[in-house]
Amino acid sequence: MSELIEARVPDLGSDSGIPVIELLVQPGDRIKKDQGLLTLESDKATMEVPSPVEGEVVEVLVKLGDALSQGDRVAIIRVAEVIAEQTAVQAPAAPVDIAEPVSPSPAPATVLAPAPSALPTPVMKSPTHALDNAELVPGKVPYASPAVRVFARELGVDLNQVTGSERGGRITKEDVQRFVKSALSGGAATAATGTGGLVLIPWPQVDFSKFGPVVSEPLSRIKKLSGANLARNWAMIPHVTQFDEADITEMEAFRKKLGDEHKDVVKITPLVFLIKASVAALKKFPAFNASLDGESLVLKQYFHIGIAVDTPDGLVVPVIRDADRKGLLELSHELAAISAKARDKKLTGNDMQGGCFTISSLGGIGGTAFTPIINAPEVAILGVSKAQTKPVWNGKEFTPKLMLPLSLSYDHRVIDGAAAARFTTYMAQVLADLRRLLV
Ligand code: CAO
Repeated sequence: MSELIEARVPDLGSDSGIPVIELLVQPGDRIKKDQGLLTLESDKATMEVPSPVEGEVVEVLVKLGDALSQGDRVAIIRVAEVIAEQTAVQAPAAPVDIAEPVSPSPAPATVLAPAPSALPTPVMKSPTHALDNAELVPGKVPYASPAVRVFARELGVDLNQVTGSERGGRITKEDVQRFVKSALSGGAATAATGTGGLVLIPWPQVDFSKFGPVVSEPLSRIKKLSGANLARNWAMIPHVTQFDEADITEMEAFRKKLGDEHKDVVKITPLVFLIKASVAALKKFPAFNASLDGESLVLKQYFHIGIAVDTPDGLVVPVIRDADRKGLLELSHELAAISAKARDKKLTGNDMQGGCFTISSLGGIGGTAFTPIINAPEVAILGVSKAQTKPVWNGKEFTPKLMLPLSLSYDHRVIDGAAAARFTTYMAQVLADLRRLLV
Protein backbone atom coordinates (compact mmCIF):
# COMPACT_ATOMS: atom_id res chain seq x y z
CA MET A 1 0.00 0.00 0.00
CA SER A 2 1.15 3.55 -0.56
CA GLU A 3 -0.39 6.81 0.45
CA LEU A 4 -0.58 10.12 -1.33
CA ILE A 5 0.26 13.33 0.44
CA GLU A 6 0.18 16.93 -0.56
CA ALA A 7 3.22 19.13 -0.24
CA ARG A 8 2.31 22.70 0.60
CA VAL A 9 4.04 26.04 0.84
CA PRO A 10 5.37 26.51 4.38
CA ASP A 11 5.26 29.58 6.58
CA LEU A 12 6.77 32.44 4.57
CA GLY A 13 6.67 35.03 7.33
CA SER A 14 4.79 38.08 6.19
CA ASP A 15 5.32 37.36 2.50
CA SER A 16 2.64 36.12 0.13
CA GLY A 17 2.15 35.85 -3.61
CA ILE A 18 5.78 34.86 -4.18
CA PRO A 19 6.63 33.75 -7.71
CA VAL A 20 7.91 30.29 -8.57
CA ILE A 21 11.24 30.75 -10.37
CA GLU A 22 12.35 27.12 -10.68
CA LEU A 23 10.71 23.71 -10.65
CA LEU A 24 13.18 21.24 -9.21
CA VAL A 25 11.23 18.02 -9.73
CA GLN A 26 8.88 16.46 -12.20
CA PRO A 27 6.36 13.60 -12.08
CA GLY A 28 8.09 10.26 -11.63
CA ASP A 29 11.09 11.69 -9.73
CA ARG A 30 12.14 9.80 -6.59
CA ILE A 31 12.77 12.34 -3.87
CA LYS A 32 14.19 12.45 -0.38
CA LYS A 33 12.60 14.07 2.61
CA ASP A 34 13.48 17.81 2.68
CA GLN A 35 14.60 17.74 -0.95
CA GLY A 36 13.62 20.96 -2.74
CA LEU A 37 10.50 20.72 -4.90
CA LEU A 38 10.59 24.23 -6.29
CA THR A 39 12.18 27.61 -5.69
CA LEU A 40 10.34 30.75 -4.72
CA GLU A 41 11.92 34.15 -4.99
CA SER A 42 10.70 37.27 -3.28
CA ASP A 43 12.50 40.59 -3.38
CA LYS A 44 14.11 39.64 -0.07
CA ALA A 45 15.14 36.03 -0.42
CA THR A 46 15.22 32.89 -2.47
CA MET A 47 13.89 29.76 -0.83
CA GLU A 48 13.12 26.19 -1.65
CA VAL A 49 9.90 24.44 -0.73
CA PRO A 50 11.04 21.11 0.67
CA SER A 51 9.31 17.78 0.34
CA PRO A 52 7.74 16.72 3.64
CA VAL A 53 8.49 13.04 2.95
CA GLU A 54 10.58 10.65 0.96
CA GLY A 55 8.69 9.22 -2.01
CA GLU A 56 7.80 9.71 -5.63
CA VAL A 57 6.41 12.85 -7.26
CA VAL A 58 3.00 12.02 -8.71
CA GLU A 59 2.00 15.46 -9.85
CA VAL A 60 3.41 18.97 -9.77
CA LEU A 61 0.52 21.35 -9.17
CA VAL A 62 2.21 24.64 -10.01
CA LYS A 63 4.07 26.14 -12.93
CA LEU A 64 6.81 28.68 -13.37
CA GLY A 65 5.66 32.18 -12.54
CA ASP A 66 2.75 31.10 -10.31
CA ALA A 67 2.50 33.34 -7.24
CA LEU A 68 2.26 31.24 -4.10
CA SER A 69 1.38 31.89 -0.49
CA GLN A 70 1.53 29.87 2.69
CA GLY A 71 -0.56 26.70 2.52
CA ASP A 72 -0.81 26.58 -1.29
CA ARG A 73 -0.54 23.04 -2.68
CA VAL A 74 2.57 22.47 -4.80
CA ALA A 75 2.80 18.74 -5.44
CA ILE A 76 1.30 15.35 -4.78
CA ILE A 77 3.75 12.78 -3.51
CA ARG A 78 3.35 9.04 -3.17
CA VAL A 79 4.86 7.64 0.01
CA ALA A 80 5.63 3.96 -0.42
CA GLU A 81 4.97 2.00 2.75
CA VAL A 82 8.46 0.60 2.78
CA ILE A 83 9.90 4.08 2.40
CA ALA A 84 7.66 5.37 5.16
CA GLU A 85 8.86 2.60 7.46
CA GLN A 86 12.49 3.36 6.68
CA THR A 87 11.89 7.01 7.35
CA ALA A 88 10.45 6.13 10.72
CA VAL A 89 13.47 4.14 11.86
CA GLN A 90 16.39 5.98 10.34
CA ALA A 91 17.27 9.54 9.51
CA PRO A 92 17.22 10.11 5.76
CA ALA A 93 20.43 10.95 3.90
CA ALA A 94 20.88 14.66 3.36
CA PRO A 95 19.73 15.72 -0.09
CA VAL A 96 22.43 16.70 -2.55
CA ASP A 97 22.17 20.44 -2.57
CA ILE A 98 24.37 23.37 -3.32
CA ALA A 99 22.97 25.10 -0.30
CA GLU A 100 23.22 24.16 3.32
CA PRO A 101 19.77 24.29 4.85
CA VAL A 102 19.65 26.97 7.48
CA SER A 103 16.45 25.70 8.98
CA PRO A 104 15.78 22.19 7.76
CA SER A 105 13.03 21.50 10.21
CA PRO A 106 10.97 18.40 9.51
CA ALA A 107 8.12 18.86 7.12
CA PRO A 108 5.11 16.90 8.27
CA ALA A 109 3.34 14.91 5.60
CA THR A 110 -0.07 16.15 4.61
CA VAL A 111 -2.10 13.04 3.83
CA LEU A 112 -4.62 13.63 1.08
CA ALA A 113 -8.12 14.17 2.36
CA PRO A 114 -7.43 15.40 5.93
CA ALA A 115 -6.49 19.08 6.13
CA PRO A 116 -2.87 19.94 6.79
CA SER A 117 -2.07 20.47 10.41
CA ALA A 118 1.39 21.99 10.17
CA LEU A 119 3.62 23.21 7.42
CA PRO A 120 7.29 22.77 6.69
CA THR A 121 9.86 25.49 7.05
CA PRO A 122 11.32 26.80 3.81
CA VAL A 123 14.95 26.02 3.16
CA MET A 124 16.81 29.28 2.65
CA LYS A 125 19.64 29.22 0.14
CA SER A 126 22.81 30.26 1.95
CA PRO A 127 25.76 28.06 1.04
CA THR A 128 28.57 27.98 3.58
CA HIS A 129 30.86 25.53 1.81
CA ALA A 130 32.66 25.35 -1.51
CA LEU A 131 31.15 23.45 -4.41
CA ASP A 132 32.50 20.06 -5.24
CA ASN A 133 31.71 17.71 -8.06
CA ALA A 134 29.14 15.75 -6.09
CA GLU A 135 27.18 18.90 -5.61
CA LEU A 136 26.66 20.29 -9.07
CA VAL A 137 23.05 19.50 -9.57
CA PRO A 138 21.24 20.38 -12.79
CA GLY A 139 18.23 22.51 -12.12
CA LYS A 140 19.54 23.61 -8.75
CA VAL A 141 19.47 27.29 -8.01
CA PRO A 142 22.74 29.13 -8.63
CA TYR A 143 23.97 30.93 -5.54
CA ALA A 144 23.17 34.58 -6.04
CA SER A 145 21.21 37.28 -4.29
CA PRO A 146 17.74 38.19 -5.57
CA ALA A 147 19.13 41.51 -6.82
CA VAL A 148 21.75 39.70 -8.90
CA ARG A 149 19.09 37.30 -10.17
CA VAL A 150 16.92 40.19 -11.29
CA PHE A 151 19.94 41.83 -12.94
CA ALA A 152 20.84 38.60 -14.75
CA ARG A 153 17.26 38.08 -15.85
CA GLU A 154 17.07 41.60 -17.27
CA LEU A 155 20.16 40.87 -19.35
CA GLY A 156 18.91 37.44 -20.37
CA VAL A 157 21.83 35.71 -18.65
CA ASP A 158 21.42 32.11 -17.48
CA LEU A 159 23.06 32.11 -14.04
CA ASN A 160 23.84 28.40 -14.38
CA GLN A 161 26.51 29.44 -16.87
CA VAL A 162 28.08 32.11 -14.69
CA THR A 163 30.96 31.25 -12.38
CA GLY A 164 30.68 32.92 -8.99
CA SER A 165 33.85 34.59 -7.76
CA GLU A 166 32.90 34.88 -4.12
CA ARG A 167 33.19 32.37 -1.32
CA GLY A 168 31.12 29.27 -1.89
CA GLY A 169 30.69 30.18 -5.57
CA ARG A 170 28.39 33.12 -4.85
CA ILE A 171 27.67 35.04 -8.06
CA THR A 172 28.04 38.81 -7.93
CA LYS A 173 26.75 41.52 -10.23
CA GLU A 174 30.34 41.92 -11.49
CA ASP A 175 30.45 38.20 -12.38
CA VAL A 176 27.33 38.67 -14.51
CA GLN A 177 28.84 41.76 -16.15
CA ARG A 178 32.06 39.86 -16.87
CA PHE A 179 30.06 37.01 -18.36
CA VAL A 180 28.19 39.39 -20.66
CA LYS A 181 31.40 41.17 -21.70
CA SER A 182 33.01 37.84 -22.45
CA ALA A 183 30.02 36.79 -24.54
CA LEU A 184 29.96 40.08 -26.44
CA SER A 185 33.69 40.00 -27.13
CA GLY A 186 33.15 36.93 -29.19
CA GLY A 187 33.13 33.63 -27.50
CA ALA A 188 35.15 31.56 -25.16
CA ALA A 189 37.02 34.31 -23.41
CA THR A 190 38.11 33.25 -19.98
CA ALA A 191 36.31 34.79 -17.06
CA ALA A 192 38.42 36.58 -14.48
CA THR A 193 37.73 33.79 -12.02
CA GLY A 194 39.94 31.49 -14.07
CA THR A 195 37.35 28.76 -14.30
CA GLY A 196 36.47 29.48 -17.87
CA GLY A 197 33.55 31.59 -19.07
CA LEU A 198 32.66 29.15 -21.80
CA VAL A 199 30.19 30.73 -24.18
CA LEU A 200 28.41 28.41 -26.58
CA ILE A 201 25.79 28.78 -29.23
CA PRO A 202 22.34 27.59 -28.09
CA TRP A 203 21.48 23.90 -28.16
CA PRO A 204 19.63 23.04 -31.41
CA GLN A 205 15.88 22.90 -30.97
CA VAL A 206 14.55 20.26 -33.33
CA ASP A 207 11.04 18.88 -33.70
CA PHE A 208 12.14 15.28 -34.26
CA SER A 209 8.56 14.13 -34.82
CA LYS A 210 8.71 15.92 -38.18
CA PHE A 211 11.07 13.18 -39.35
CA GLY A 212 9.43 10.09 -37.86
CA PRO A 213 7.74 8.70 -34.76
CA VAL A 214 9.44 9.45 -31.43
CA VAL A 215 8.87 8.80 -27.74
CA SER A 216 10.17 11.09 -25.04
CA GLU A 217 11.53 9.70 -21.77
CA PRO A 218 12.69 11.84 -18.87
CA LEU A 219 16.32 11.42 -17.85
CA SER A 220 16.82 9.64 -14.54
CA ARG A 221 18.03 11.71 -11.61
CA ILE A 222 21.41 9.96 -11.76
CA LYS A 223 21.74 10.77 -15.47
CA LYS A 224 20.93 14.41 -14.79
CA LEU A 225 23.48 14.58 -11.99
CA SER A 226 26.25 12.71 -13.76
CA GLY A 227 25.50 14.52 -17.03
CA ALA A 228 26.06 17.91 -15.41
CA ASN A 229 29.32 16.73 -13.88
CA LEU A 230 30.54 15.09 -17.07
CA ALA A 231 29.72 18.16 -19.17
CA ARG A 232 31.54 20.47 -16.78
CA ASN A 233 34.57 18.20 -16.49
CA TRP A 234 34.82 17.65 -20.22
CA ALA A 235 34.49 21.36 -20.95
CA MET A 236 36.82 22.63 -18.24
CA ILE A 237 39.61 20.05 -18.10
CA PRO A 238 42.11 19.79 -20.96
CA HIS A 239 41.96 16.02 -21.35
CA VAL A 240 44.58 13.86 -23.03
CA THR A 241 44.29 10.08 -23.12
CA GLN A 242 47.34 7.83 -23.03
CA PHE A 243 46.82 4.30 -24.33
CA ASP A 244 48.86 1.26 -23.37
CA GLU A 245 48.61 -2.50 -23.04
CA ALA A 246 49.64 -4.71 -20.13
CA ASP A 247 50.65 -8.32 -20.48
CA ILE A 248 48.42 -9.97 -17.85
CA THR A 249 49.07 -13.58 -18.85
CA GLU A 250 50.61 -14.49 -15.51
CA MET A 251 48.26 -12.27 -13.54
CA GLU A 252 45.30 -14.02 -15.15
CA ALA A 253 46.68 -17.47 -14.26
CA PHE A 254 47.09 -16.32 -10.66
CA ARG A 255 43.60 -14.73 -10.64
CA LYS A 256 42.03 -17.97 -11.86
CA LYS A 257 43.88 -19.97 -9.19
CA LEU A 258 42.86 -17.54 -6.48
CA GLY A 259 39.33 -17.45 -7.88
CA ASP A 260 39.04 -21.25 -7.73
CA GLU A 261 40.30 -21.30 -4.16
CA HIS A 262 37.69 -18.76 -3.09
CA LYS A 263 34.90 -19.51 -5.53
CA ASP A 264 32.39 -20.22 -2.78
CA VAL A 265 33.17 -16.97 -1.02
CA VAL A 266 33.75 -14.17 -3.48
CA LYS A 267 34.28 -13.50 -7.18
CA ILE A 268 37.73 -12.20 -8.07
CA THR A 269 37.88 -10.16 -11.28
CA PRO A 270 40.85 -8.36 -12.88
CA LEU A 271 39.54 -5.11 -11.41
CA VAL A 272 40.97 -5.70 -7.93
CA PHE A 273 44.42 -6.22 -9.46
CA LEU A 274 43.96 -2.94 -11.28
CA ILE A 275 43.08 -1.23 -8.02
CA LYS A 276 46.32 -2.49 -6.46
CA ALA A 277 48.38 -1.55 -9.53
CA SER A 278 46.77 1.92 -9.57
CA VAL A 279 47.68 2.46 -5.93
CA ALA A 280 51.28 1.44 -6.67
CA ALA A 281 51.40 3.88 -9.59
CA LEU A 282 49.81 6.68 -7.54
CA LYS A 283 52.48 6.16 -4.89
CA LYS A 284 55.24 6.30 -7.47
CA PHE A 285 53.74 9.32 -9.29
CA PRO A 286 52.11 11.50 -6.61
CA ALA A 287 50.94 14.18 -9.08
CA PHE A 288 48.24 11.70 -10.17
CA ASN A 289 46.94 11.55 -6.60
CA ALA A 290 46.25 15.25 -6.48
CA SER A 291 43.68 17.96 -7.04
CA LEU A 292 44.04 21.50 -8.32
CA ASP A 293 43.18 24.19 -5.80
CA GLY A 294 43.57 27.54 -7.54
CA GLU A 295 47.27 27.81 -8.22
CA SER A 296 48.27 25.01 -5.83
CA LEU A 297 48.25 21.28 -6.15
CA VAL A 298 46.83 19.38 -3.19
CA LEU A 299 48.75 16.12 -2.91
CA LYS A 300 46.83 13.41 -1.08
CA GLN A 301 48.52 11.07 1.33
CA TYR A 302 45.66 8.57 1.19
CA PHE A 303 44.52 6.18 -1.54
CA HIS A 304 40.76 6.13 -2.09
CA ILE A 305 39.83 4.65 -5.46
CA GLY A 306 36.55 5.43 -7.23
CA ILE A 307 34.98 2.67 -9.31
CA ALA A 308 32.58 3.57 -12.11
CA VAL A 309 29.56 1.31 -11.77
CA ASP A 310 26.98 0.94 -14.50
CA THR A 311 23.42 0.82 -13.12
CA PRO A 312 20.09 0.74 -14.96
CA ASP A 313 19.62 4.40 -13.98
CA GLY A 314 23.07 5.53 -15.07
CA LEU A 315 26.66 5.78 -13.96
CA VAL A 316 27.67 6.14 -10.30
CA VAL A 317 31.14 6.19 -8.77
CA PRO A 318 31.35 4.70 -5.27
CA VAL A 319 34.73 4.96 -3.58
CA ILE A 320 36.83 2.20 -2.03
CA ARG A 321 38.70 3.81 0.84
CA ASP A 322 42.28 3.08 1.84
CA ALA A 323 42.78 0.64 -1.02
CA ASP A 324 46.50 0.60 -0.17
CA ARG A 325 45.72 -1.15 3.11
CA LYS A 326 43.49 -3.86 1.60
CA GLY A 327 44.35 -7.17 -0.01
CA LEU A 328 42.83 -8.66 -3.15
CA LEU A 329 40.20 -10.64 -1.24
CA GLU A 330 39.06 -7.74 0.90
CA LEU A 331 38.90 -5.54 -2.20
CA SER A 332 36.85 -8.22 -4.00
CA HIS A 333 34.35 -8.33 -1.14
CA GLU A 334 34.14 -4.57 -1.06
CA LEU A 335 33.78 -4.31 -4.83
CA ALA A 336 30.91 -6.80 -4.78
CA ALA A 337 29.27 -4.91 -1.91
CA ILE A 338 29.49 -1.45 -3.49
CA SER A 339 28.37 -2.71 -6.91
CA ALA A 340 25.33 -4.33 -5.32
CA LYS A 341 24.63 -1.23 -3.26
CA ALA A 342 24.91 0.91 -6.41
CA ARG A 343 22.55 -1.28 -8.39
CA ASP A 344 20.08 -1.39 -5.46
CA LYS A 345 20.20 2.44 -5.36
CA LYS A 346 21.41 2.37 -1.79
CA LEU A 347 24.62 4.37 -2.13
CA THR A 348 24.81 7.40 0.13
CA GLY A 349 26.61 10.66 -0.64
CA ASN A 350 29.37 9.53 1.70
CA ASP A 351 29.95 6.35 -0.33
CA MET A 352 30.76 8.53 -3.34
CA GLN A 353 33.03 11.15 -1.78
CA GLY A 354 36.75 11.47 -1.24
CA GLY A 355 38.00 9.60 -4.30
CA CYS A 356 41.62 10.20 -5.46
CA PHE A 357 41.57 8.38 -8.78
CA THR A 358 38.83 6.56 -10.68
CA ILE A 359 38.84 3.29 -12.59
CA SER A 360 36.22 2.78 -15.26
CA SER A 361 36.25 -0.84 -16.39
CA LEU A 362 34.40 -1.92 -19.49
CA GLY A 363 36.50 -5.07 -19.58
CA GLY A 364 33.56 -7.30 -18.74
CA ILE A 365 31.71 -5.98 -21.78
CA GLY A 366 34.18 -5.45 -24.62
CA GLY A 367 35.95 -2.85 -26.71
CA THR A 368 39.58 -2.09 -27.33
CA ALA A 369 39.98 1.42 -25.89
CA PHE A 370 38.00 4.50 -24.90
CA THR A 371 38.59 8.00 -23.60
CA PRO A 372 37.15 8.26 -20.07
CA ILE A 373 36.22 11.67 -18.67
CA ILE A 374 38.08 12.75 -15.54
CA ASN A 375 36.02 12.76 -12.36
CA ALA A 376 36.89 16.25 -11.07
CA PRO A 377 38.47 17.32 -8.80
CA GLU A 378 40.60 14.27 -9.51
CA VAL A 379 43.25 14.69 -12.21
CA ALA A 380 43.26 11.29 -13.88
CA ILE A 381 41.05 8.31 -14.62
CA LEU A 382 41.93 4.86 -15.88
CA GLY A 383 39.76 3.23 -18.50
CA VAL A 384 40.09 -0.54 -18.86
CA SER A 385 38.90 -2.52 -21.88
CA LYS A 386 38.63 -6.22 -22.58
CA ALA A 387 41.80 -8.32 -22.40
CA GLN A 388 42.53 -10.32 -25.54
CA THR A 389 45.10 -12.94 -26.41
CA LYS A 390 47.48 -11.50 -29.00
CA PRO A 391 50.69 -12.62 -30.69
CA VAL A 392 53.55 -10.74 -29.05
CA TRP A 393 57.10 -10.74 -30.48
CA ASN A 394 59.68 -11.78 -27.86
CA GLY A 395 62.70 -11.12 -30.05
CA LYS A 396 62.72 -14.59 -31.55
CA GLU A 397 59.14 -15.54 -32.14
CA PHE A 398 55.54 -14.57 -31.62
CA THR A 399 54.05 -15.93 -28.42
CA PRO A 400 50.42 -15.74 -27.29
CA LYS A 401 49.96 -13.20 -24.50
CA LEU A 402 46.83 -11.95 -22.78
CA MET A 403 46.95 -8.20 -23.30
CA LEU A 404 44.88 -5.76 -21.25
CA PRO A 405 44.14 -2.37 -22.86
CA LEU A 406 44.59 0.65 -20.60
CA SER A 407 43.29 4.16 -21.41
CA LEU A 408 44.51 6.82 -18.99
CA SER A 409 42.88 10.24 -19.33
CA TYR A 410 44.71 12.97 -17.47
CA ASP A 411 44.42 16.68 -16.78
CA HIS A 412 47.13 18.25 -18.89
CA ARG A 413 47.26 21.29 -16.62
CA VAL A 414 48.70 19.04 -13.93
CA ILE A 415 50.27 16.12 -15.76
CA ASP A 416 52.63 16.13 -18.72
CA GLY A 417 52.45 13.55 -21.47
CA ALA A 418 55.78 12.04 -20.43
CA ALA A 419 54.54 11.50 -16.87
CA ALA A 420 51.38 9.85 -18.20
CA ALA A 421 53.40 7.50 -20.40
CA ARG A 422 55.60 6.64 -17.38
CA PHE A 423 52.49 6.01 -15.28
CA THR A 424 50.91 3.55 -17.71
CA THR A 425 54.26 1.91 -18.46
CA TYR A 426 54.78 1.36 -14.74
CA MET A 427 51.23 0.05 -14.31
CA ALA A 428 51.79 -2.37 -17.17
CA GLN A 429 55.02 -3.56 -15.51
CA VAL A 430 53.24 -4.12 -12.21
CA LEU A 431 50.39 -6.00 -13.85
CA ALA A 432 52.83 -8.11 -15.85
CA ASP A 433 54.75 -9.03 -12.72
CA LEU A 434 52.77 -8.65 -9.51
CA ARG A 435 55.91 -9.16 -7.42
CA ARG A 436 56.60 -5.49 -8.13
CA LEU A 437 53.78 -4.67 -5.70
CA LEU A 438 56.08 -5.84 -2.95
CA VAL A 439 58.95 -3.60 -3.96
N1 CAO B 1 39.14 -8.24 -19.65
C1 CAO B 1 38.55 -9.42 -19.80
N2 CAO B 1 37.59 -9.88 -18.97
C2 CAO B 1 37.24 -9.09 -17.97
C3 CAO B 1 37.83 -7.84 -17.73
C4 CAO B 1 38.83 -7.42 -18.65
N3 CAO B 1 39.43 -6.25 -18.52
N4 CAO B 1 37.26 -7.27 -16.66
C5 CAO B 1 36.34 -8.12 -16.21
N5 CAO B 1 36.33 -9.23 -16.99
C6 CAO B 1 35.48 -10.39 -16.84
C7 CAO B 1 35.36 -10.79 -15.40
O1 CAO B 1 36.43 -11.61 -14.99
C8 CAO B 1 34.05 -11.51 -15.43
O2 CAO B 1 34.25 -12.77 -16.01
P1 CAO B 1 33.51 -14.07 -15.49
O3 CAO B 1 32.06 -13.72 -15.31
O4 CAO B 1 33.79 -15.08 -16.55
O5 CAO B 1 34.17 -14.41 -14.21
C9 CAO B 1 33.23 -10.72 -16.42
O6 CAO B 1 34.18 -10.02 -17.21
C10 CAO B 1 32.27 -9.72 -15.80
O7 CAO B 1 32.95 -8.87 -14.90
P2 CAO B 1 32.12 -7.76 -14.12
O8 CAO B 1 31.92 -6.60 -15.03
O9 CAO B 1 30.92 -8.37 -13.52
O10 CAO B 1 33.08 -7.40 -12.91
P3 CAO B 1 34.21 -6.34 -12.80
O11 CAO B 1 34.81 -6.52 -11.46
O12 CAO B 1 35.13 -6.37 -13.94
O13 CAO B 1 33.46 -4.92 -12.85
C11 CAO B 1 31.95 -3.22 -12.24
C12 CAO B 1 32.62 -4.53 -11.82
C13 CAO B 1 31.03 -2.78 -11.16
C14 CAO B 1 32.99 -2.13 -12.48
C15 CAO B 1 31.22 -3.47 -13.57
O14 CAO B 1 30.20 -4.40 -13.38
C16 CAO B 1 30.68 -2.24 -14.22
O15 CAO B 1 29.66 -1.68 -13.81
N6 CAO B 1 31.36 -1.81 -15.30
C17 CAO B 1 30.92 -0.69 -16.10
C18 CAO B 1 31.62 0.60 -15.75
C19 CAO B 1 31.23 1.65 -16.75
O16 CAO B 1 30.10 1.77 -17.19
N7 CAO B 1 32.20 2.47 -17.15
C20 CAO B 1 32.00 3.41 -18.19
C21 CAO B 1 32.05 4.78 -17.67
S1 CAO B 1 32.02 5.93 -18.92
O17 CAO B 1 30.46 5.94 -19.28
